Amino acid sequence: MTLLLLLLLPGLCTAQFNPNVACGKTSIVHLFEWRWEDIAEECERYLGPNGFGGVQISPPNEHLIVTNPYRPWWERYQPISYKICSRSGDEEQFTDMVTRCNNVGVYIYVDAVINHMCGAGVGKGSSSTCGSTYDTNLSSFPNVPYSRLDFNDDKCKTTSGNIEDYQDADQVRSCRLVNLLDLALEKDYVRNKVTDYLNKLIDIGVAGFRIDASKHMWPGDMQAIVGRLNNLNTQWFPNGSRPFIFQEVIDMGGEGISAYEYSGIGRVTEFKYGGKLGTVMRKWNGEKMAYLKNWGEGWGFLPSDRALVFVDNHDNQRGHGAGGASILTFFDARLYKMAVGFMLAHPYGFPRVMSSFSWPRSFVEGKDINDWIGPPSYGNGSTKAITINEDTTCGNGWVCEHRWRQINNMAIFRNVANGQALTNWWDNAENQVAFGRGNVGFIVFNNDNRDMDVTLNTGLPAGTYCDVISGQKEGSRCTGKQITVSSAGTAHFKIRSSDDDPFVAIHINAKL
Ligand code: AAO
Repeated sequence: MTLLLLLLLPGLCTAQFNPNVACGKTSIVHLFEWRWEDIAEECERYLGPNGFGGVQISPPNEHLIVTNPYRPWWERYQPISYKICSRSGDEEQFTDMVTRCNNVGVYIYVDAVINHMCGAGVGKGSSSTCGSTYDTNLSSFPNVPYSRLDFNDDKCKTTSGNIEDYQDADQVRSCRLVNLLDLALEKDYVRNKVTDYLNKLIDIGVAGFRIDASKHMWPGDMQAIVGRLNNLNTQWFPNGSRPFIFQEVIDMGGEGISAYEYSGIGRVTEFKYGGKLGTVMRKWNGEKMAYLKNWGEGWGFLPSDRALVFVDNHDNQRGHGAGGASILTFFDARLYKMAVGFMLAHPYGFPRVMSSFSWPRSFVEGKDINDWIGPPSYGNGSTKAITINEDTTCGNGWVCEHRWRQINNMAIFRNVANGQALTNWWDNAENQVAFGRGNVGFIVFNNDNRDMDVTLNTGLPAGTYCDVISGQKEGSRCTGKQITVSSAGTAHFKIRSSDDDPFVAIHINAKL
């Protein structure tokens, strides 16, 4: 009987699938390329007070410095050692960030690059964030240390030594991803080095990991590594808490490797989500918002409790990775806000909000030739601080999507709606849709090229609500639109197709 009860209580046995966010929090934000000092400040001054549960940070370990002549963002995906010393800061700054963020209930999720070291063609030198040496001719990384024996080269069967065919699962795991020296993770020695690194981060207080390039590691190796991880630091987390694991596996279908090979180990990044949502919002391929009625598993996505979802990520916002041209980003602000709003309102998956730096996009034959540009930085390559403008937006080239009113307010909407089922779906068979979350929240979209004027059943208690898209509740008034819900639970929604943001969202915490 007890066993049966335990099996029936999902929260108790979700282990590494559980995001570990503090009670009532329901999303994390990727502060791509931010410095640790800035993240610590942002946790205290913004993320904690505004309902965000955590931060995915850029890789904290020592990495290659690439100068040709400016430093690309992607240098951080070329590890040189597991010293905590990166473009974002040193170990002291890292520890300070984790402590300060944890103390305000905003947890840190580390982007863990453990599939490989730096590119095979890099050569010999010490152009790295802490000056550690390397010699790729000998596959030598003395500060780990790793040597030739710790890499997969003898197992790879392609002539180039690189992954050439994504249909062949063996080469995807045994050959080099874009020429990056591929670690032999079946070796106990390598597993120990990797888990020592991750466990050090856990002991400092991080809550989990995005595992970079998981598809390029054998599920058995991943399982072994995850199994060796420590429980989370009990200064902040309940006894026995397991690190949250979300694996970067790109599975758009039709390749030799399926996301389901990894969904038993931890959550998996659901790349179909942003690709499809972008296609729907752009109305490409005959897609319409009405079709979102069965969004989630109904669209062939992973089970909700195994999916990490996002509209865009640091790769596909600039044409790397997968997703293609449909991916919405801050460059397409109007549609982007609607897509992120939809994601945060909808119960499927655990969401990650993207927070970017800007760059001068420049397309040549469909490819952005500036896709490599690194974070806002000074002449010496050091990253610029985040500055905060008077209107609470960010300066110095940082976009801070998470501070956009519409996006932050929807992160709060999701917290309010936590655990509530999707209810009262309505659509006009085209691109006007609406749905509720239990009797606590309701959202309405007009992505048609005509105005919308409807009365809908919201399921909410009668009263006057502030729309949290055009404004919000401040004291006893609304700074934007006001919506009146009748005693029958219905409300009138008028959304012009020319509105700045053609959607409206209300919830019980924004009721006058
Ligand atoms: C840099 C240079 C390289 C150089 C290398 C070594 O750019 O020219 O050879 O250094 O010197 C990042 C950058 C890379 C950079 C690397 C290291 O993106 O440009 O290389 O740092 O500095 C694959 C992986 C996936 C990976 C993604 C970018 O599966 O894991 O490529 N993402 C992560 C990180 C990423 C990072 C790394 C991994 C490496 O998020 O930032 O790279 O640490 C198919 C496959 C995907 C595959 C893509 C792209 O996707 O399915 O698995 O992703 O191809 O190769 C449709 C299909 C879709 C397909 C897609 C593209 O959408 O549906 O399945 O088309 O063809």
